[in-house]
Amino acid sequence: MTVISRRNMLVGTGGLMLAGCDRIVASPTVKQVLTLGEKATRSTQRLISDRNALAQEFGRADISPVFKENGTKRPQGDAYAAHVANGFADWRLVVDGLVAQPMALGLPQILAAPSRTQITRHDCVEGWSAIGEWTGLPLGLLLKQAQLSTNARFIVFHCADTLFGKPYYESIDLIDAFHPQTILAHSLNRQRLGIGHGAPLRLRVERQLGYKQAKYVMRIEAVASLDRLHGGKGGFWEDRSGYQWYAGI
Ligand SMILES: Nc1nc2c(c(=O)[nH]1)N[C@H]1C(S)=C(S)[C@@H](COP(=O)(O)O)O[C@H]1N2
Ligand SMILES: [Mo]
Repeated sequence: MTVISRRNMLVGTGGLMLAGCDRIVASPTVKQVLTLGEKATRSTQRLISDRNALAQEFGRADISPVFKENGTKRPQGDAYAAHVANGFADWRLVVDGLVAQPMALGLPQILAAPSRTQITRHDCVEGWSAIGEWTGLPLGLLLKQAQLSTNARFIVFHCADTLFGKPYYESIDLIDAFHPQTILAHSLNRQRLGIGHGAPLRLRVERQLGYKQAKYVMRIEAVASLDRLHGGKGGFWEDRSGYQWYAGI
């Protein structure tokens, strides 16, 4: 969770080290220390670049004939039913919290925005996987438009459904938020999302497990800390069952 601040620290240290140290480097002990430091920097950087690596993408022939629907298959309540009844015409995606430019976007705006398509494998902790072709708006683009504040550390996804009486929600850090494969998907296998898969909009954060892929996203909130949200662990399953917040695959 602190990779970003660690990186900032390293960048800072590196910058200082570069400032006129050439003469000191002549001493063998200093050289040794610098080599050690360099090694540490390199392994930390490998950690960071691993976080930025792309999830495997597949070909059309690999797409699963059936993509299981899991967890909520239809959010309960009149509000969602009304959205379904009028084809999500009044539905808005709210983007707020630590942003200079809060937004409320209608579905047509999201469908008209730049999109990315990716064929990836979804892995659920319950032990099933499925390959699907997802299309949607890169989250990074949206956050740039909303002018994310410098004190924002996490992006929270508030969903339309509840499970066991609690609202479903999820959160990711800024490395994942700006990862090129992190999209707000409106389509699966070139068809608009069905209700079972999270209509009208769901998160795809491809480097992580199934429970992070929030369906029925209604509101995206930028926050500095996850402590005061629901159970404080950053996600529905994290709060309920102690699932890992970072569910890297
Ligand atoms: N809002 C919401 N999002 C959710 C869930 C849910 O119950 N509600 N279940 C999660 C789990 S455990 C999985 S495996 C995937 C399932 O997505 P799918 O139904 O499209 O296969 O959604 C995830 N996102
Ligand atoms: Mo899952």
